[in-house]
Amino acid sequence: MKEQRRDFLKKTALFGLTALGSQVFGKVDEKALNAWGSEFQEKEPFLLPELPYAYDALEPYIDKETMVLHHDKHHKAYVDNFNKALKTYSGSHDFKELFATASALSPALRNNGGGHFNHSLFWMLMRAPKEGAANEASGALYAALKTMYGNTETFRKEFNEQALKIFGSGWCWLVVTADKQLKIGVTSNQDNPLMDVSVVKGTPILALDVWEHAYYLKYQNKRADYIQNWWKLVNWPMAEQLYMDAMAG
Ligand code: MN3
Repeated sequence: MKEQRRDFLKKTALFGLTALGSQVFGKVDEKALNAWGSEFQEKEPFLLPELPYAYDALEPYIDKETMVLHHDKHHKAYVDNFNKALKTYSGSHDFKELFATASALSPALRNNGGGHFNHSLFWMLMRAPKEGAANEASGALYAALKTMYGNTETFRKEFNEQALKIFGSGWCWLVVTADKQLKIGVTSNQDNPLMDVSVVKGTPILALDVWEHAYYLKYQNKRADYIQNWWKLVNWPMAEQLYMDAMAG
């Protein structure tokens, strides 16, 4: 069963954001459910995805203890509460359709659905740091960032400024807007740019969790240091793939 889970994640990583829809990521289709074994039968449709790396893979920038708590406790609670809330919801369970009507959803659905989606994306968009190597955007995304911001340092500076000024809990995003432009924006709580309530709208291709639970154990109140180190973990090939998908979609 461990092996099957790993295969599932591998597929998920390949499918990018489309994988976060109803078919592949989290919500399990009939076939995958059977393959997964009896423990999930007849239970909640959404599952906590395993991390695509070890809990300590992001050290020294994000510590193992934070990852264990963040994934096993925080993310799991979103998944559990999302499933609970869905039991009495008759509308679409597809993320995109669900979030498009966020303003009409119960707080339980909006917060926990967002929490599940946002964290799934957050994990996928990080990878183990390569010591001594600059972690820089690649390919078409690099070119687009250069065109838009002049250079990637300017882009990072703008992203950092927005992430730093979020008051309380929230997320900072890079999205591809409906008119295929790159845009940085922030959301509160577990909202995201697919939601109709979000000021910044579009397909997310970078996601940064700035809730204190994401960094407090290691960084305490020093959010700026956490953000600075997060750049060393960004999974740029994944971001580029999400970018290409969004541009093609
Ligand atoms: Mn979080």
